[in-house]
Amino acid sequence: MKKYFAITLAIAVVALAACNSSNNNSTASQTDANKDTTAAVHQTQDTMPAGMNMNNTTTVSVKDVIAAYLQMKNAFTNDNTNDAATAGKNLQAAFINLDTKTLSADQQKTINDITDDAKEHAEHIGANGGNIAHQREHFDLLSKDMADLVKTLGTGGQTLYKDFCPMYNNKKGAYWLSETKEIKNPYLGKAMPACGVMKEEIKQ
Ligand SMILES: [Cu+2]
Repeated sequence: MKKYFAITLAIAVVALAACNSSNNNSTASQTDANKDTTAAVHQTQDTMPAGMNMNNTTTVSVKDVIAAYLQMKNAFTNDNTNDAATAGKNLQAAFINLDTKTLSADQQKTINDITDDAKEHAEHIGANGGNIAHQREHFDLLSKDMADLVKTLGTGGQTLYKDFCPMYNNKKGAYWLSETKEIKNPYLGKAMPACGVMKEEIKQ
């Protein structure tokens, strides 16, 4: 227990060191971001995202889902709320059309539970272009779903990194998945791009 504690502490210290080495604007912008989220209004739209296929004839693999998620993650690292919204719509469509036919009944249930939740987060991100703080709240929860999804379906052959930002959400912290070993923080964006630590390398 003591040993575990020491390791956790060591990781936390490294994480904080990485965060503090970035510029000072971050504190102000994070405070703003937190203010925004409380006032944020949940908007969803009734229209179907472009490219969504309700006939389920399109075969969407886990690779396509990951690609849309990474597109979104990279939009957030650039503080680009509109690109994040576009990726949200793509990701929502990918979740709806994800092909689970070859999975066992148990696996199908697991995946359906994950995508039921995840597609709502994708939808909110898609519908809230212009409110990046609110989009990032959903991205936090969506990233947890993505980690679970990858655990069941694999990564489609690519290496992913599970990264952790210790500062986001009043220091509650948040995870994200990345295709690069280098830390590029999607929660704090350009204010603190290097804040975070890699926690896990995920290989399929
Ligand atoms: Cu929302």
